[in-house]
Amino acid sequence: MKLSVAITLLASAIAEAHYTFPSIANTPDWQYVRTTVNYQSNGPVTNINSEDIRCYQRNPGTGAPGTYTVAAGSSLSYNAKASISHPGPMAVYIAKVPAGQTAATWDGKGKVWSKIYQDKPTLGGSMTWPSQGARSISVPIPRCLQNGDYLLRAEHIGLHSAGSAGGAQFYISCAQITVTGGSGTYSPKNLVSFPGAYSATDPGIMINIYYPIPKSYTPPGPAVESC
Ligand SMILES: [Cu+2]
Repeated sequence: MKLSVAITLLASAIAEAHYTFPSIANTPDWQYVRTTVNYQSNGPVTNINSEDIRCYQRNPGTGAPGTYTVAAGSSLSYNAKASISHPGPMAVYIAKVPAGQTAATWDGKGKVWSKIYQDKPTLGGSMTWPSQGARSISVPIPRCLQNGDYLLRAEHIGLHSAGSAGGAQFYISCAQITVTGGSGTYSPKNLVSFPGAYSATDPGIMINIYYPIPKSYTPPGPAVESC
């Protein structure tokens, strides 16, 4: 095969390999997850300073049709379509809906997001990423949460072309959940906003993962909260 043909095939394979996060648990796409801009194109957010970095919503101000009830202390699957095909870290953030609003109406603005899930690559030799190729990730819902409505924000960062600022690809969506059975002591140490939590030159965002192969990796954003 000629190199030019191989490069063309590779480029198209990468383009088709984009993805979305359209559902949680065993529920229909976009029923409990707000429809994203990329629901058809599957394309990523690349501007960290845009409002899209929060929930990537197709229709800001319009919630998903439903809000899903989940027990604190259980695990909730957050599903990718078709699969998380790019290398990079997976994170999940949660934000408590303020009084007077619901998960269906709230926009998630402000320093309200805490990190409840983060994976990291295996190092030594090439970097390998636990979520790469996965169709679903299992998110532990903290047992100490207060009961009530939340937005749950899934984020995968494709780092395959992240060697320069703006090269990282953010795949994002927000699910609407109601938490029940929580012990109520959740007190996050770090709350961040989107946009605001990240900068394009964060070491976990602007990084060449191929050469030289990094010996360490620092995910962007705060540490995972614990109960
Ligand atoms: Cu892609």
